[in-house]
Amino acid sequence: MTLTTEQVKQFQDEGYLILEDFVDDATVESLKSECHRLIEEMNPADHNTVFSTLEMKRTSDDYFMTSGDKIRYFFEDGAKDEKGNLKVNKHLAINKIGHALHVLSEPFKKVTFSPEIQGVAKSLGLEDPVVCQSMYIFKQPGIGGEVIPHQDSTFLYTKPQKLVGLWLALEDATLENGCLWFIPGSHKRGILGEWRMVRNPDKTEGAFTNYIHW
Ligand SMILES: O=C(O)CCC(=O)C(=O)O
Repeated sequence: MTLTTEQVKQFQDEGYLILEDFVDDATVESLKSECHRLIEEMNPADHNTVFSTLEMKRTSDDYFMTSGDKIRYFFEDGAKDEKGNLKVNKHLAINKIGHALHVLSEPFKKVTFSPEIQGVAKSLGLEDPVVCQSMYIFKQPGIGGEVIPHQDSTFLYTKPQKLVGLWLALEDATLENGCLWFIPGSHKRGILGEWRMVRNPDKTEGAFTNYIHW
């Protein structure tokens, strides 16, 4: 897969590019069934973290912060009762699985390092790209917290900023079912919010120890 000059220009100007039918049906099915298998084998009692972009504390706990080289499970806000028991089927309670699927799961590894993705990276002029994390995100019906506007580069911060995100829509993403929203061109405006995440294992900076004020 090689991008056209127009596609590269659109990505540079607007900060996004949509590639229809980027992966074939068999690949989509392999990712979905791998995810189903992972959840089948997962015991919810072993994974007690809720993912939330609203409450910083929740994403600053150890389960989240040490998930970079593991496959871990994050539940939707409201999926468990006060005793920690699931209120819905576990397949409908998960917000995301992350963050090393591309290393530890064969179907995810295969698609992540596929010729198609390598071709896109080359076309965009990425030199020596590194895949630092991967996740499977769900948009569950009738449950879950709001994902507030944010920039992923405030969580995966580099100097200079050069994070590129790649989203594979495994189902049609629509206005009704929780599609990704973005502001075209916002990638040229730097960090827009007032906070970014830093690793702070000493916990010296107050309650939300993994965040710093800008
Ligand atoms: O759940 C979402 O829709 C987005 C989450 C996200 O941006 C992230 O985890 O990096």
